[in-house]
Amino acid sequence: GGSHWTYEGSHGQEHWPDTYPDCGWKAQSPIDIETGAVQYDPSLPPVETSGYRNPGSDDFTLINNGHTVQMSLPPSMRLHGLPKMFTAVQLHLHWGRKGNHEGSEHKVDGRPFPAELHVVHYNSEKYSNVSLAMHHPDGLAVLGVFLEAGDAENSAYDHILDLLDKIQYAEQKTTVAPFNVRDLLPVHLGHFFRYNGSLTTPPCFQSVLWTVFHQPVQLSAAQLEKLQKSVYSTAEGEAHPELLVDNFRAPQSLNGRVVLASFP
Ligand code: SG7
Ligand code: ZN
Repeated sequence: GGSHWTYEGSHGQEHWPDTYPDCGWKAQSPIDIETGAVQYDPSLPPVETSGYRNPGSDDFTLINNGHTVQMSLPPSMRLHGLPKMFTAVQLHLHWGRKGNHEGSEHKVDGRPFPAELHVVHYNSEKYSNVSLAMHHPDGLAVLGVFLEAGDAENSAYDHILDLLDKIQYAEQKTTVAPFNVRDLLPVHLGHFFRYNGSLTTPPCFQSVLWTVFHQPVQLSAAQLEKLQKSVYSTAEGEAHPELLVDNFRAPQSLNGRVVLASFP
């Protein structure tokens, strides 16, 4: 028990296995995707989303949980093209502290991106909720999207970024009017990497079928900066406020796992 883990320091990632043994297991995430070593699999079905474009009329909840900013998603949002049907639960972000360098969890040929979006889904054909599903190897499917700096502002991301000032401190929440969540993803969903891994945070359960899209999504430099400078990992009123930054885990060993690619 306890959720007193951090990315750096005395409860930092090298100590996670002391409290959360799965974090020391052999099929962990994230990974560095070595494009020279991936295996092209022409039989991988394309990933398709449903319900993303028009996700109902109920507001989403956006929360600063001290580790990330996370937005709830309705069960009408689903993923297809995987071995089972998966239902969306939430999305959240990982980012760095400055500029356009590190911040993503996955890397490609050793190269990090400044941020990464994760959309978490659970296997709703087999399990009745995400808390149950995350204990099983076929329980979760997460979409990973690399974010990089571009010239233009990405208005889809403003639905989230514009609200960060309302959840500056840990445990604060606000509501988000429903918007087209498909617009947060790359235009091309057909090119992706696929592998079996884990939650990238404690308890690090090895329950995630990962889909990491090849095509990054662009945000303006100002939008990335907004992400890097708006939220704190500490609660309101704490004597030493700490910016919530660098919330990414180091790449984990493949230990013989093969990463598939949907494209040659
Ligand atoms: C973030 O990443 C949160 C967690 C999430 C974890 O810290 O979004 O979600 C909650 C509900 O706290 O854990 C089970 C789960 O979704 C790990 O998710 S990730 O592997 O996609 N990064
Ligand atoms: Zn994540």
